[in-house]
Amino acid sequence: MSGLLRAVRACVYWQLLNRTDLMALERTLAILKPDCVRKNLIGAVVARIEGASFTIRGMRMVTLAEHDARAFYAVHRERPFFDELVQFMTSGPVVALALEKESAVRDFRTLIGTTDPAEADEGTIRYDYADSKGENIVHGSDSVENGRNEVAFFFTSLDLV
Ligand code: RTP
Ligand code: MG
Repeated sequence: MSGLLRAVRACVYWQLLNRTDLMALERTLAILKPDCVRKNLIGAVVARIEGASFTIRGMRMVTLAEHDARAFYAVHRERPFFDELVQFMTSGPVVALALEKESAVRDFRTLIGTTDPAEADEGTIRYDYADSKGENIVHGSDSVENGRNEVAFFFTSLDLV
């Protein structure tokens, strides 16, 4: 292969390596919790999500049955707040969103703030809208693997665009 061809090939590889649209996109699950829906904050929170450059790949409103909520938060089943959490999450409809972005899991956790709104950074969704550690407006997946599993909990591949 001629030197020129090798140079062109190296240049093409270099450009492919640097294409941001080829960088790994992640998916994460957001749930607008029953307090968010009750307070008519769906639009406000979705606007914050879109404003932070997340792409919405799926969106549905559901009322969780008790066994759904227990399964979704099964990792917390031994925790003292588990029954209260299940009761809250089944207390009214929620909106589940499959969100896509580079570093979606980390960036969405940053956007929502800490579990307890009293400790959340100013400008985060929980700081602005949440009343308490229990009723904190929004859920976000806490790892890439959980993001994948939690999106699959609410959406089949046909539901996602
Ligand atoms: P989430 O899973 O809903 O995004 O919340 P998180 O990661 O920030 O917090 P996590 O530790 O996973 O707790 C799940 C949800 O349980 C309720 N909780 N209540 N009363 C309490 O001490 C307490 N601790 C947690 C909250 O609704 C929390 O979001
Ligand atoms: Mg969590």
